[in-house]
Amino acid sequence: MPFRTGLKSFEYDHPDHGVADFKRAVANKLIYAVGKDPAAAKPEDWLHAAQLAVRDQLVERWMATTRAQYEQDVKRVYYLSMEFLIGRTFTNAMLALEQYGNMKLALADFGVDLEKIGELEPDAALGNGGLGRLAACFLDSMATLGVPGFGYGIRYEYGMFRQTIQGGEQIETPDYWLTHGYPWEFQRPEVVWRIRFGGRVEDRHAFGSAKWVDTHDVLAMAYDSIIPGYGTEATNTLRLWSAKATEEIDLSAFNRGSYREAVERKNLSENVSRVLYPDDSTESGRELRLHQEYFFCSASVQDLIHRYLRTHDNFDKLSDKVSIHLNDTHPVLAVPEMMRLLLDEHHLDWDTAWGHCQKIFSYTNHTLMHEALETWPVPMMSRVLPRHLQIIFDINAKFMATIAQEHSHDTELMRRLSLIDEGGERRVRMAYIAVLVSHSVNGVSALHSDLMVQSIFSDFARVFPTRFNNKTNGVTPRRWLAQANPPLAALLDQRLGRGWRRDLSQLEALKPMATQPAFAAAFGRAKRQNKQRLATWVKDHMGLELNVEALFDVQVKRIHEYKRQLLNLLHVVARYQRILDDPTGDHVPRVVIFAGKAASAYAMAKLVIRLINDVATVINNDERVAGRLQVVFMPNYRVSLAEIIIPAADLSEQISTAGTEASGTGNMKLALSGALTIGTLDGANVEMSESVGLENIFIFGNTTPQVEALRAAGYQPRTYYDSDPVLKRVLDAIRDGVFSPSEPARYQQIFDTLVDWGDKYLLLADFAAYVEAQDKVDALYLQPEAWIRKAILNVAGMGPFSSDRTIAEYADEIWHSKPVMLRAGPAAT
Ligand code: 26V
Repeated sequence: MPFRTGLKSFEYDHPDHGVADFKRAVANKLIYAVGKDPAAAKPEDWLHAAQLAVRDQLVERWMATTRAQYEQDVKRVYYLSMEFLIGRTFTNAMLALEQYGNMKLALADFGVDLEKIGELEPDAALGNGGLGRLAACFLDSMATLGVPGFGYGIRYEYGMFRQTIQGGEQIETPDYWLTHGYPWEFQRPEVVWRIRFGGRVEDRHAFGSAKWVDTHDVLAMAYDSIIPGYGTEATNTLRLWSAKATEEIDLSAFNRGSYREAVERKNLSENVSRVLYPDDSTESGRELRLHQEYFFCSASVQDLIHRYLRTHDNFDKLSDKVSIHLNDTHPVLAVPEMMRLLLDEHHLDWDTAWGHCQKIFSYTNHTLMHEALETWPVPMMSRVLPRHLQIIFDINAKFMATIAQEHSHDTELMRRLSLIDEGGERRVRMAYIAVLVSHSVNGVSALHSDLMVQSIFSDFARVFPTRFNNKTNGVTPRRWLAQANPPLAALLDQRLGRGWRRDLSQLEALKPMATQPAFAAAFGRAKRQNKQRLATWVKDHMGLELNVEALFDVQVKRIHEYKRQLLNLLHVVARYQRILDDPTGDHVPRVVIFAGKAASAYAMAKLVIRLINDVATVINNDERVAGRLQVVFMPNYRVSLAEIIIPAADLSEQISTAGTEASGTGNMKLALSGALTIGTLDGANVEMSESVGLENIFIFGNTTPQVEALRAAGYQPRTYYDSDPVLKRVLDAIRDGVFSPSEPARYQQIFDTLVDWGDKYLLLADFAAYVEAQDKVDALYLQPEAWIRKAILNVAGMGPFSSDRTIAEYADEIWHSKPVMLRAGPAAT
């Protein structure tokens, strides 16, 4: 049994929390764990020692929670995700323990500055963007609410690439983030699962068991990290899998006398967890990615079945004790893997096994972009996962038979619903497997969930009308307010108390304060401090002096055509030309800040980065606009940089073409820090505008139905170019090399894409409305009191956008999971 009670005499030091306790703990760690003489310790060593001291404080809670989950035989929620974009953990963990202040004092006594050493911690960047960061916010909320949640993913050795800018262009360098080790993880060399690839299938019984033989195997080894909840003893586990070669592979090569080959094969099999796919929303049919997906699905499903069987001797209660959530389609192979294990290893019959799966799985869709919908070529699947392909064919055969029966053999409908796309090269449609197996399929904002059932899943929605629902995204107030924005957090603590950290709806109490001059002034001072902090960062790292009086206009997110960074830039150029036309006019000063990475193979997104940098060079060096317009592209956008940029923003750019951004979460983080949004009615902007009030947000542009109508009527971008002289002048300047004098034709392609090649994301159709909205932004900024009042009302309206609210909905309506009870009562209280 995993938890023995016969160890009454087992004694250890319980870590205590006072300043003196921390001093002692850090000193002990420095000497005995890091092995450094304090006289010789470098800042990195102090960080390491302090991290270990903090980790000790989490371990007891972790064990208590794990033990309580086990003893109460709770239903566990397994959150399967290819990406967890965690960022830094040190400060976050101290805040969760409410020990930040004590640690600061303890380190200060050693002459060590807590904030300075905190900056040395590398981000755990095991994700691309929104989807990965959402998974990290969800882990935080599950722990805080006491939901017995387990994250399962991959321990990539190389996370999201580092971005540098050279000559205005994005250069990618590898992110080897484990150089100094990762102090938050526990390696579990005893938790290993065999993951099989290739081979062939024998003794196959249709809709029954089979033998999968002659496979090439890799081992998956577990690494656990502790996910602390805030204001609760509850903690959860993030279990990431790392690939290890099987001994057999090494030995057989050794025995044949080929040392080099043995090492090579070992490396090849360990490549599975080597690197995160640095692609966002682009389909990439690379075989290694299929290996990665199966690798972590198989390890996770084997692991969770094993955990279930420790306390149950049959599968009758599986769906009472296990929920598996699929974060997009990347973990969909968990479905045929669960079927394979139940059929081939545990000898259940097909209907029982499939019945379990239908009760266990649920799925979130995160994008409607066609190119991001995963499909795998049938020949590749048959090579890499022959048994799983058979199972998928069997699932499909049963499904098609039901559809044929219930829809009078409507072959057109069957073709559309089939798990296999038969048009051209046959491909497996991963999203369809997810929809078919799941008892719940959700989108991530009200608009996105509506569009999802009207577009990509319309046929499924007719067949399974009750399966589809919405769960609007949220963000964790611990990281995005308490940690990232200390001045505002302190002000809220003073006026509202500290409860907003666990109950963000308390922000509503700010509404009446929006008109109190003293509060408004304090709110303004907090924003100013954050702007100053950002300006110092930019000065230190980029050598650029920002005007902190200016309006800080911020667009930070992955670079993608649908997100329309280029529309923002068209406005910047228009504004530049306007100032040049009227040099003595009253122009509201602005600093326009961009940050974000482009997928390495996405040429257009990279060209946009280059144009932003070229425009920045010209504008920032033009004396005529000095102090009134600055453009900054901050390199290497990541969680820790977001924590500096977001609190400093006055204006949040959320300007995707209506109907393209599934939700957005940066929009929520920025508004939560008191930025006003300029945005389209897209994704969660719609619900945000309802929550903060339309009078407190700058909504502009074509709506989703209008976008559809424009396209249906044969959208002609050139007509906008021909009829709008402001727009024409901007586009001509870009085309003619005003921002690339050494290579005037550099941006011809951007001009062509917008004017002559269809402007897929309708930038030109929204340009005039966007500039008009920007003029309203200026006008409001000239009235600082009115601006601050609206900013406060934005913060006040962000209560619904806590990931705690989102996770409470998932737990109630999808997972039907209950919080674990700890010594002090239910974890959630
Ligand atoms: C696709 C692929 C394709 C293969 C290579 C790696 C890779 C990685 C990610 C993706 C899909 C990305 C989908 C995504 O991030 N969607 C975003 O999800 C956010 C959380 O729900 C949401 O706020 C954003 O609007 C949505 O774009």
